[in-house]
Amino acid sequence: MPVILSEARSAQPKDPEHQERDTMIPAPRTATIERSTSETSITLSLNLDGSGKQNIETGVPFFDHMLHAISKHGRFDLNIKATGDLEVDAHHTVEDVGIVLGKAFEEALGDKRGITRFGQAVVPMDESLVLAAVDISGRGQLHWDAPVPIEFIGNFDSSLFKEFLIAFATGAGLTLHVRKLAGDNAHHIIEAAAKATARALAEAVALDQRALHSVPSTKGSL
Ligand SMILES: [Mn+2]
Repeated sequence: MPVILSEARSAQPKDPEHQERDTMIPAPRTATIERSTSETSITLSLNLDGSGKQNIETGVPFFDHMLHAISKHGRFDLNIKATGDLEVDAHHTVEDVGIVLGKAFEEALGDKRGITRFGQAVVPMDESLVLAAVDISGRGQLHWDAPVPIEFIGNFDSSLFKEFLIAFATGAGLTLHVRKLAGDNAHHIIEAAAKATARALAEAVALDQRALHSVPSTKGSL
């Protein structure tokens, strides 16, 4: 039976117009990743072309608050269920969510055909003002110049947000600069950094309608 079906299909006359239309339909830019180690267990799904729908639970409320902000302001649909060794501290959970979120971005972007590649945003939150710039370069690195007062925000150590972004940028293979232009309050600085990163990412992953079929690199790949 499969042989007959495939013969029937190949016997159809080719319709170039229809084929052209098929190649114009973009693949869904989504990824689902599960990762378990002795320290954390994470299930994460991402849709780059979402609307900011989210269901996020990491056991670290302030971190959830920042992940909500990234989903909302990047318009990424994001589901995360993470359980980690919070009895030690939040470090492993935050870092591993960063790794998995980064890997999900990389997977969802596929061969990076049609993306804008670069993105930037400057976002205020009260007295704080933070710049983020993204290059989906294939080279994972964070350049962080955003000193934050060391304090606990709930069970979240304020120095952990940088660790999250290192893991994310490395996992995703993108260059991310985060620079504090003003700010005193740790919650405000980190939240402005999260929102700026989200907005910069949204711009960088957005499809460039003028170049949907090309990879935005003179090398031809990213
Ligand atoms: Mn807040």
